[in-house]
Amino acid sequence: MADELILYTNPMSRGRIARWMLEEVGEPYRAEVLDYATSMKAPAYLAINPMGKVPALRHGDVVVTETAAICAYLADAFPQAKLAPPPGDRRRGPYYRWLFFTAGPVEAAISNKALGFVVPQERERMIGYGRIEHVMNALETALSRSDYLAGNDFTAADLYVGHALGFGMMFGTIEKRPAFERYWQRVSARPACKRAKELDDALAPRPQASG
Ligand SMILES: N[C@@H](CCC(=O)N[C@@H](CS)C(=O)NCC(=O)O)C(=O)O
Repeated sequence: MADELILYTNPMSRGRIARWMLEEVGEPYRAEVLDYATSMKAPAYLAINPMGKVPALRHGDVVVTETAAICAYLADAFPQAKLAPPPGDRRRGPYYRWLFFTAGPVEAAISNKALGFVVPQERERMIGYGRIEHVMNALETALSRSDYLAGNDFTAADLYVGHALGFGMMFGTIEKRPAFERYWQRVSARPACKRAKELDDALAPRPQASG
């Protein structure tokens, strides 16, 4: 019997990215929805992710945390889904490059922006992303060259980068640039992205009616 896939998630979290990836992979999985204040900090879940954060993925006896790592792991564990260039393929270079660039510099730059933290110019050298404009320019240059980041086909890197751009633009932490908008439209039109969104939206708390 195949090892069970379990996604530990919350519909209002980066778990949405991991769910999209699972929908792309197309293998059966079970989602365990955790509550921020209670089950996410309970000993049973801390034994899976001591950070008390979601998402986490269990695949048989393997646990993976960190959204980008979950995407990369699933792409390799299920190569038939063709969501990564095969190991040894040169396209693996840009594939890793943009996955790590987004999990590191992009994530740090937009988190700091959301918190209103501006890196003093004389300290940019010691900050991995330097300046947010440089991060965005690098992404824009890459996305202006081709439809996808690692060759001619969609990969897990596009899923992860696309989601960061789409949500960043929605929440105002990433400026809307035409190349970003075109790219997000392209990747979010994928049926797996729509399915994942529907599943998570159905689990998300509904706004309370007032009056
Ligand atoms: N670096 C982690 C970040 C995970 C993370 O911060 N998740 C948030 C939700 S998007 C969380 O679980 N927060 C709960 C908490 O910190 O209490 C990743 O990329 O997966």
